[in-house]
Amino acid sequence: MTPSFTYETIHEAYPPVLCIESEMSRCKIALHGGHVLSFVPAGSDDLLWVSEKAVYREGKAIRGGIPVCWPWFGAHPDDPLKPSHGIARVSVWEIAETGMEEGMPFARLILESEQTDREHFDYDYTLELKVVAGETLRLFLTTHNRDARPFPITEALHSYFAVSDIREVRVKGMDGRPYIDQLQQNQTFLQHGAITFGEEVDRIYRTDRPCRIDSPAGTYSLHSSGSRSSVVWNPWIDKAGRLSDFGDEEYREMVCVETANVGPDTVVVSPGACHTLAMKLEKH
Ligand code: TA6
Repeated sequence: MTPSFTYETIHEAYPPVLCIESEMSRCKIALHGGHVLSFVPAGSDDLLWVSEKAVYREGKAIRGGIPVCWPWFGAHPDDPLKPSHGIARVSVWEIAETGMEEGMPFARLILESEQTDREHFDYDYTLELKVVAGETLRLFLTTHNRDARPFPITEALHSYFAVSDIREVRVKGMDGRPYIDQLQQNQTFLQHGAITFGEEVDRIYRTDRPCRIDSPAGTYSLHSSGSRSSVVWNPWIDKAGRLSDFGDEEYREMVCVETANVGPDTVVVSPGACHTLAMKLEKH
């Protein structure tokens, strides 16, 4: 089949969703947030999870898929009133290009500083997200510093992966790596063996290694480049219950493993320079 690029409307006051379909996979990307919502390889279920209680409204991040956390991760370092996880995931992006590359369909989305609220991040920049939807899903988040000043960023491709039961998930590849436990006063520990889940987990792993997410739903591999951190999160029962856009039982069916540069892995982008954070997702 010839790959197709079509648009779906969630509701009239909301930016459209780009749908990329080929014999290899189907992928949906919301222009709100430059937000990959779905990636379904041929013959598979969706590898990504989106809450049934997700809210599609201006200024609100979509709960699930792959939110783009940029130019800061988590709470703003100086101003708690600024949006959690930055401005990119709550801004409306533009489609710069769609096409084929090495036989795979891709879309390139951009967010220009001129289109965002300068009070949150007062620099000239272009943020670009390239999504390549073949048998694998590849994302390239490139920061172009168009300012005369260097600027620091923290960032994450905050992927929510669909799993059949979080209690049977094992995340492998972090063995021996240090992690900052955001639930234990940001103390640092060493990972022993696979990561398993029996309570809320919220950890920043210092790693650039590939990892695997094993569950009865199958095995996903996640490779990265330009990344020195990986955030692993499951809200478990209490936190899921406190999130209005998260079903009380939905913690069972998702795990976040986020390709990132966060915490001590801040990136400083020089004037005129670019930095790319990239991930590749594959189901085995
Ligand atoms: O990625 C882990 C984390 O920082 C958690 O602490 C939790 O807050 C999660 O992100 C979701 O954040 P959000 O602002 O989307 O509710």
